[in-house]
Amino acid sequence: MSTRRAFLTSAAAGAAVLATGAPSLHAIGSLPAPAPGKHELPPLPYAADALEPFIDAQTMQIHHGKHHLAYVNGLNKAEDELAKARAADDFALVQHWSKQAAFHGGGHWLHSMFWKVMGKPGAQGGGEPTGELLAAITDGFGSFTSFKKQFSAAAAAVEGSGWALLHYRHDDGRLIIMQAENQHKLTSWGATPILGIDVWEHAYYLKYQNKRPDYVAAWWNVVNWTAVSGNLASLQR
Ligand code: MN3
Repeated sequence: MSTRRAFLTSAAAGAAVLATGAPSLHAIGSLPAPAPGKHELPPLPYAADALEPFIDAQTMQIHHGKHHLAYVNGLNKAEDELAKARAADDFALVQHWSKQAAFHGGGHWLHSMFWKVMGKPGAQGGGEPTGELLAAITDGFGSFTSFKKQFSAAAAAVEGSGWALLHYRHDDGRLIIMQAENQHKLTSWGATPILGIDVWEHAYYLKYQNKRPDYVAAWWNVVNWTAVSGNLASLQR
């Protein structure tokens, strides 16, 4: 057990973590905190062709400029409409727009993380994790090789559109793999994603067509482990 884990297993530390709560998008996504309805599309942290040959430039341009933008716009609309529905005491509409906010907000949060946990292969992307992150992965999954196998299997097996996500669980400081359907279903309370792969068809279909496992295998070449380590460290504080 790591020092961190031992620390987190004490009741006092657990209470402190609960009091702090999960970080906002801005902790992991490093975005300025917007007012409701004022979310903005964050720029890609690299050129659209930076992840070639594993993820092609056209896929990146459409994925970021069209799909992610649609989630940002959808979240803004949902928040604006929610405010109106609450003011009108229209609970049916509150419920409708709450679901829209969850879907589009999930999309905005996950894509903002997704761009940041990737990088140019051979430079920021690829290789293996080190330090605390490697220790936590080894602790949770036996080895990095075993983790990759299990994460890849989770990504390949997502039913329909969704994500495979590596979460940090605040209560015990462990790393766990979970799937998300769409952007917001099949989650667990008290855990925050630090790494994820988008397996919606829009993320890979232009280059890989129906061969999702090939896309997942290629994606490891662009994972930015330094960024993932930073995400973990931001949650362990
Ligand atoms: Mn996507």
